[in-house]
Amino acid sequence: MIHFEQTFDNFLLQHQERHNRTHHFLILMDALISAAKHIQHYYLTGALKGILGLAGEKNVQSEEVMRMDQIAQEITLHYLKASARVIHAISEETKEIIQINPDGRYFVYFDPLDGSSNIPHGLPVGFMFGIAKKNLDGPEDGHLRAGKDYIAAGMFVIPTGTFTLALKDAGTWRFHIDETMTYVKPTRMLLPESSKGWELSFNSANRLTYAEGVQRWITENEKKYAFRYLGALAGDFHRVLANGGMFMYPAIINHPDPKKNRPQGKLRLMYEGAVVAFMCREAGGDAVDERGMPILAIQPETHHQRTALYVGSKPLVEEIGRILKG
Ligand code: FDP
Repeated sequence: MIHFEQTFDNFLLQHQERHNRTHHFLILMDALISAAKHIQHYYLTGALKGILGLAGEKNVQSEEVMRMDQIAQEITLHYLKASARVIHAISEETKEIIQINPDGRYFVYFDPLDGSSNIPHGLPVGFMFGIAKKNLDGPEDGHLRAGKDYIAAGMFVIPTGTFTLALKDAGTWRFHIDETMTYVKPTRMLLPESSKGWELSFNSANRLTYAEGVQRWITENEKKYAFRYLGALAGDFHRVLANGGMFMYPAIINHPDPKKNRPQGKLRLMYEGAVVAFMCREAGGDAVDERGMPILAIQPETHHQRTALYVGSKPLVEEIGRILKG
């Protein structure tokens, strides 16, 4: 007997039907899945083609843009445009808001290839996205949405073939790519309550630059947990979601070279912080910023706004949140 797993399409179709929803979201998700598969293909063969090197350009955060970033951006925009469902998109790779279709229904905030230090090595990177919907009950002003107003958020960990999607009030689900390049086998993700396998993930080289309370918390707690750090948010968060624990990218406020301080944090709110915070909440976890405030409540003022991030198992996030609040 051949064993067949449930496909992502089938899972989502049933979800939409159960909640009496339209097919528009399916079309948008089909676009994102097509983009992810296309990016994955380029990434897998990228080292051979020599496209994982530096392109010599800088992105809006003044970081070197790699050729693969540009390819991923082009692929994603192609599919988002073709879907005709997106009003505007915000991408890590583009300075301005990308106007797509005024008659669309959704706003998409994405980073097509996050974790750029892994690119030259062909190691895991993330394609991360958050989705919000236009106001259907009145005039739409296109304002930037806070994470609590996303309807879905997800990430593909490329090239591992895993895809995690959180649907508002309907849980966080993980899928795996099969031999026909189809995402299959929905598995509900819930952060484990037992702290036995919990992990901490942060760039330990920065620890002396963190706020003193955060440094103290690390010193007092780090021996209780395993430490893991890949340097790509999607990969690191992928582990935390399965094993429990906490990923942190705290504000840098005590750097010996004050020019290197990052009091606003490093990660981007709309397509990194809020995306993982949304997935984490749907899996029973939590996320706060440097003030100990919920990431999902932050109303973005600018579309490339940065944030400090503490995300993971509720007890740990609550504990660090109390310290951050002072
Ligand atoms: P990167 O700068 O390599 O693109 O968004 C940025 C990000 O990667 C995250 O994916 C990752 O978690 C973090 O920055 C890594 O930063 P450090 O190199 O400072 O640890």
